[in-house]
Amino acid sequence: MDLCRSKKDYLDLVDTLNHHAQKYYLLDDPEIADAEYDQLYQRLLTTEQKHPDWVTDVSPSQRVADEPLDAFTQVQHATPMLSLNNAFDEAAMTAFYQRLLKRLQQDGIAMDTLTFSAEPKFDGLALSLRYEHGRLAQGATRGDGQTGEDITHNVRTITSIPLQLAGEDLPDVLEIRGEVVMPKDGFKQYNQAAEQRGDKTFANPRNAAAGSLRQLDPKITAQRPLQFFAYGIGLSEPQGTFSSHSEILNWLKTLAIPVNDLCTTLSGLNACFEYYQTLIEKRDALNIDIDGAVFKVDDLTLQQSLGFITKAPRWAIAYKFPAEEATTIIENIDVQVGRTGSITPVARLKPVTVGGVTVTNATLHNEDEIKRKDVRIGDTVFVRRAGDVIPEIVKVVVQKRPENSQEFVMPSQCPVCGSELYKPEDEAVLRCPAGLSCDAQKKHSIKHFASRKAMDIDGLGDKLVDQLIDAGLIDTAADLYQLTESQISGLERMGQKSAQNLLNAITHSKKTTLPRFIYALGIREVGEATALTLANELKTLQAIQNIGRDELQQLPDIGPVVAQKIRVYFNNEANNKTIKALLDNGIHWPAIKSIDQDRLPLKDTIIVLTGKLSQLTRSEAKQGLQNLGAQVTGSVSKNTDYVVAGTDAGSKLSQAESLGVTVVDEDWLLKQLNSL
Ligand code: 9MJ
Repeated sequence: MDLCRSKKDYLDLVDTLNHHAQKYYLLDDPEIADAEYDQLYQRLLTTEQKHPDWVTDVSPSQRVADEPLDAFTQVQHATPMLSLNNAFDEAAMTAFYQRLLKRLQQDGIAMDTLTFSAEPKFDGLALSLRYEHGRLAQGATRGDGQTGEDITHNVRTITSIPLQLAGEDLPDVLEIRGEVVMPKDGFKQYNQAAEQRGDKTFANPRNAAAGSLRQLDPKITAQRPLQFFAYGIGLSEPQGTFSSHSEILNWLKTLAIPVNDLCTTLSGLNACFEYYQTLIEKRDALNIDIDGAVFKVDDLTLQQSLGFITKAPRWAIAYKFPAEEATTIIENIDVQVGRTGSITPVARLKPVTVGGVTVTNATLHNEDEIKRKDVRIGDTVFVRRAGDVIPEIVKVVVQKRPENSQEFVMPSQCPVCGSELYKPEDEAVLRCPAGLSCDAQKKHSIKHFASRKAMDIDGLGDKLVDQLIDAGLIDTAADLYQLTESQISGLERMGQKSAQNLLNAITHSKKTTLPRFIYALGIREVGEATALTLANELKTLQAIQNIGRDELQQLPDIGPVVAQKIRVYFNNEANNKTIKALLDNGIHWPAIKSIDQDRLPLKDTIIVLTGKLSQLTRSEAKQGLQNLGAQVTGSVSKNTDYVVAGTDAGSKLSQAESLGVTVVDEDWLLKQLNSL
């Protein structure tokens, strides 16, 4: 390998590598392939070995120090690291806005609309970065706001934090304030790996971020997936000529400092409420935890006029999302039978409001989980409800355990059909072996069959399926197609008109597609994506029914477990009988045509999907596009050919627009998918 011949060559190589790292980590828009980067990096390492006196601390090889620290040292912040005042409801947010207008008026500034920098409130650990002449000189925690802990050695390992700022005319000293977070996917992976090693897991991404930064050995921090988002500056010498907070954030972006895409500016109180609502809706889909919206008066002159109260600025507020955790009491524990016979213990709770919704049940997952958390009837517990997921018990408040608390014993028989339960060797859950002869599983399977992504029978909700089965009107999904108006209108809360509507929806569902039909069957481990693969690869139901286990494993993304479940399903006589009855009742779909792989219409096209689609699900769209030869990726770069934007598309749409990538809508997508 050729070495750098001069120190100048070496320093240029450091700049080149830093530039590519920034393109990769910050902008998600690499200019060179990973292998090329690795080659340059090797050249750097070899040069550094040969010329240790050339090594600069902004070299990417210098992110992780060799020696752990003995202890953290204290650092004085150049200006205090402030905290934020909170608003927990609309009234408090409105009061904040009115207070601002009134104060400004008292200062002789009459305004009727205020402009804010609107930012997500990151739920991580506050960090101050000090750059001297463009070089990262120090990273420090908030501490008490005046003095924090020096965690420079750990901060240097965070790849999205530049060791050297980009651009010219850099200030002599710049202190940047922001938050370090652990992305949700990295947090999950970390916890899974930690559990396998038998190491301590973290309760949430916030604790994981904090715990990772509070390490004396930077080698540990370097292995943790951390990210930084800046939300302001503490000091710039010389002072910049900025007139607004948003200008500062935009400037930071030009220095290669990460600023979150959801940061924006807006005017007026209503726009604040809209922003807050949009963040709540996006919250679950985001890969980082946020716990509110932050609104900061954008104009720096107005900020100055408003000033501070003790430790928080008067010109900013954190409008927090409704709490996702609350405490309540477990009144009882019983078990539920799932679609595939899984027996899940469920805690019946004293009703409590969590995240704005009344919660009365929480899943306890399985017996091991109850033991691990030592959950007993009568216990006071923390309940967590995040987004649409089923509420969970986080932990027991052991100090509040009453004397008469009761341990829960799992039943040995199915609570619905009475069958003896069993525990498969490689699973943590108990199962009912009765399959579709267990009423609970029967109900689930028909609810699944009728669901939107399956046969999409409008109006056939859970309660109605329960009634139809309890009344003995149906036994399998095929029986739905034999129902009569008088049978349905005789049910609770069903008149003649709603009965007719339901019959129409049932008839309408007869015309379907093969992937939907396969998905609707409810074969274990066969979700939408696998159903699509089976349909597209094998073309006919008959071929899917007859294919052997080994051939199944040759198909994309089908492993031994899925292959086995598919075989078990089609080896079952009752299942085949139901399928035949469904077809005899007129369920049909258009034939799937064979196509020449080399002449696929979207061959070598790179597509990104964003926003909500109305006619099909994300995975249907993805699989459909892949079948046309397209590559569907997660992030927009200048190599992207099309961005398909559904409704409420967010940052990917704006990225596409700024990169000049062609943006198309759902109609375009449907046209492509129907083109074969
Ligand atoms: C967080 N935690 O996301 C501030 N913050 O501004 C944002 N915190 C802040 N801004 C001044 N977005 C003090 C703290």
